[in-house]
Amino acid sequence: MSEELFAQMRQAVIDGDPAAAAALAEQALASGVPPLDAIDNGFVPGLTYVGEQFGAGELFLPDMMLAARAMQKAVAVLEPEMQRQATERHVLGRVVLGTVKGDIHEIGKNLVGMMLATSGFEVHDLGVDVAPERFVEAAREHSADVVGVSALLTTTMAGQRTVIEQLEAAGLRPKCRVIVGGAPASSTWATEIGADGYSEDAIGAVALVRQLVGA
Ligand code: B1M
Repeated sequence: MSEELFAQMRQAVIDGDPAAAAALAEQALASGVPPLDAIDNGFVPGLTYVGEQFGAGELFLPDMMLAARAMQKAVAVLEPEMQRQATERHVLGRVVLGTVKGDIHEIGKNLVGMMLATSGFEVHDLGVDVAPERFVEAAREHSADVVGVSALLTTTMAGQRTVIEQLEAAGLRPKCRVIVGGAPASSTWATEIGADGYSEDAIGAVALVRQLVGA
């Protein structure tokens, strides 16, 4: 049953059909499929496929935009249930999160933010195309324990290093840990730029942030 539903979810994203994606998300909730399973096993594979086809020149930017829109519609349906299922209520730590300057990919970053928030962290999401100075300002303003920097493009990932350099220059580095993520990042990259950690997905990001703040 779930496998069939997951296949339909994948197809709805490939078709760039927000109405179908939202209806399938509703169906998943009604059948008791955990929201994160629906995202990871249903909708994300659709987006991965579209990304591969785009990379191979078989699909084009509008296809990617439509697929992203369908995915976002599904996540919007699933998000309230993810929040409802959150068990911990006290604040485990403060996280400032954003996608680097020049990069507008937000779906993965939003999932990381959502998972952290539902796990008990206070999340300040700065959005996409965030200048390094803005990360620094927000880290100071919110006394961040952790700054999370997402990048999806090989051409923008250097921005993760810039954020770390600017946090250092502002004297905030001793107080706040930095984690990086997004498709082109890796633990080797994290080490190279002096980040405190890397996670390949949203669940891993929660475990990493917990570990870094000792929660
Ligand atoms: Co773009 N895009 N895109 N895109 N896009 C990729 C990333 C690409 C790999 C596609 C491809 O060519 N195969 C490619 C990058 C190639 C490269 O750099 N090596 C690419 C390109 C080239 C581009 C443009 C340059 C295309 C163009 O204009 N010619 C352009 C750039 C725009 C810009 O940012 N300046 C562009 C635009 C777009 C859209 C706007 C159409 C859309 C984004 C819409 C949106 O976000 N609102 C889009 C999409 C949807 C994709 C793909 C298909 C899917 C990305 C996604 O949302 N994945 C992507 C191909 C792919 O990844 N397969 C592609 C689902 C999401 C759940 O996964 O984001 O990886 P992900 O997040 C994961 C983990 O990475 C991790 O956890 C998340 C959840 O598990 N994670 C973190 C992410 N951030 C983290 C932070 C953390 C920890 C973990 O801590 C801080």
